[in-house]
Amino acid sequence: LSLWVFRGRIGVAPLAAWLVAICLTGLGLWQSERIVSVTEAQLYEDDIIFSEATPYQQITVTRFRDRVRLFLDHSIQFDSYDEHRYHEALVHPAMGLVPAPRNILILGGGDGMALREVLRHPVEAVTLVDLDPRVTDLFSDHPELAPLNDHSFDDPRVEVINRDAWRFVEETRDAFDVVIIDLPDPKNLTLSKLYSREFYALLMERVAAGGAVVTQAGSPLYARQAYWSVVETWEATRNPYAPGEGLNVLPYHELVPAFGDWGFVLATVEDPASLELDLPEGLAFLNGPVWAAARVFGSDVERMAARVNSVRDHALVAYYVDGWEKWFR
Ligand code: TER
Repeated sequence: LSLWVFRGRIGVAPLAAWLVAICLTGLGLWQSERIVSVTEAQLYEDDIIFSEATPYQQITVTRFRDRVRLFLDHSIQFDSYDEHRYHEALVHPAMGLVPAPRNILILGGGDGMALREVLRHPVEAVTLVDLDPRVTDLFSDHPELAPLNDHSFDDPRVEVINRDAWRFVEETRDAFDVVIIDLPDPKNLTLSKLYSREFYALLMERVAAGGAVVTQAGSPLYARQAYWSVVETWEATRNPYAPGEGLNVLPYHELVPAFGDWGFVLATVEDPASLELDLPEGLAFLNGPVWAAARVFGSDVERMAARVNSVRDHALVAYYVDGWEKWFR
C-alpha cells in the first residue's frame, strides 16, 4: 500500500485496502484487550465494571447487584457491604478523642470513604493525599462509585493532592489536628516505608499540639507479628510536645468481614482525659460498647513480641512483608 502511495498511484482500490487494514489492526487491538479482560475476569467472582492499569497500580472495580468491591493490584480495598465498619472504626476514634479537630490530613483513602466519615464532623479543611489521580478521579466522577462516598470530593473544604505521601509530609508546612492513614497494606518496600519509624517521626512534625494519628495496621489474627510491630513502631515514636516521652498508643481491632479481624493503631499527643468517644449522629456500626470491646484482644490475637519497623533494616522489612504475605497467599 505504501509503495502505491509513494508512486502516486492512489486509486480507490488501494485506499479501500488501506482502510480495511486499519480496521483489521483496530479489531486486533480490540481482540487483545478482550483477551486481557477475559484473563482478568477469571480472577474475580463478580463482573468487572472498571479496570485500568495506571503507572502506579492495577485498579479493578467489581459489582454483583448492589455489591461493589475495589481491588488495587488485585488486593481488596473495600466491599460496599461492610466498608462502613472499616471506615467508621478508622476515623471516629481519632476524631472523637481530639477536642474539636479542624484541620485533617488523610494519607491514601483515594476512594473517599474515610473522607465521607471525616466530613460527619464540623471540620474546616481536609487534605487528602493519594498517589494515583486515576483513583481519586474515579471516585469523584464515576456515576456508580461517587455515591458510595456521598460525593465527598465535591465538598469545598476538601483539597485533593495526588502525590507520594512521604514527599507531601516532607514538604508541607501545615499542622494537622488529626492524620488518618488509609494506605494499602505494606506488601512491598514502597508501601512498607510508610509504616516505618522514620516516616512516623517525619509525620509527627506535622501534627498539631493535642493532635492524633491513626493508621490501619493489618490483621492481628492473620498477620499478628506485623500488627504488633506497627504498634511498637508507634510506641518508639517520639512525642514532639513532651521531650523524652513517647506518644499515647492505643491498639484496637474490629471485624471487617471482607478483610477478617482487622487492626488499627491510634497515637495521641495528649493522654486522652477519657476514652469515651463523642460520636457523630447516623453511624451504622460504631457505638460506645463496640468501641469499648474494640480495645480488648482475645488470646489468639493478644500482644506478642514484635519488632520496630525501619526502612533501613532490610531484614526486618522482609520479615514484616512476610508477615503480611501469609495473609495474602
Ligand atoms: N479505603 C479503603 C482502603 C483500605 N486499605 C486497607 C487495605 C486492607 N487490605 C485488606 C486485605 C485483606 C486480605 N484478605
